[in-house]
Amino acid sequence: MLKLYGYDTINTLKILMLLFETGSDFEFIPINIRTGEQHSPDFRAVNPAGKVPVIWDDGRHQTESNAILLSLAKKASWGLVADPSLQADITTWLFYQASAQGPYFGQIEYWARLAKTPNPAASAHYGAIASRSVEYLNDQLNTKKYLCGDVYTIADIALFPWLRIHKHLGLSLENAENLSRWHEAILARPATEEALTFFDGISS
Ligand SMILES: N[C@@H](CCC(=O)N[C@@H](CS)C(=O)NCC(=O)O)C(=O)O
Repeated sequence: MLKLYGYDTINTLKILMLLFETGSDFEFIPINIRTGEQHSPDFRAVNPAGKVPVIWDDGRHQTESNAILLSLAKKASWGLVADPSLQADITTWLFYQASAQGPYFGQIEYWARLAKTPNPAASAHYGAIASRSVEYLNDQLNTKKYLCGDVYTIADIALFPWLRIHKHLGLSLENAENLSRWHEAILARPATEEALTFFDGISS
């Protein structure tokens, strides 16, 4: 059976959203990144980078949440699109998420919530970048229900978790009507609800 090594984090949430959308069976193996379990020799044997999520599937470990989304989506024939140009859009969004949204939103969280010494310049810098990302996504959704058209895909799953916690990051979706609508539509999905409540019963 597929194993998912993870923790209650943005990147693990992506994988749970897909697994619940596809009704897949899996075994969850908690790796407590707050206590440094990701650096234990046992886990380093699973992922030498010391990061979650990781899956064990088809006899191999796979790392990188967006690569995992792509593999699992292909396997389940879910969350992708047939049209090659739309498929290229999905790939573009996965790269955008991993190279822009993830790192920049992560910096906001660090400076706003985790850093011991506040750094207003860093907070303002990353806050401005994230606000531009919100505007960009809002524009992209002007004529589309989801990022790649009418169909909910792994592109939406990849971008959703950081946007879900926009308030926690001090970001507003008030002037981003399309993005708000997209956010609410994803939040209303039963699989999203299952993924979001998954950790309720798990002690770490
Ligand atoms: N690019 C990686 C990022 C993975 C990542 O940063 N995971 C975080 C939790 S969301 C982690 O394991 N942090 C622990 C650490 O860096 O020590 C992915 O998308 O899977």
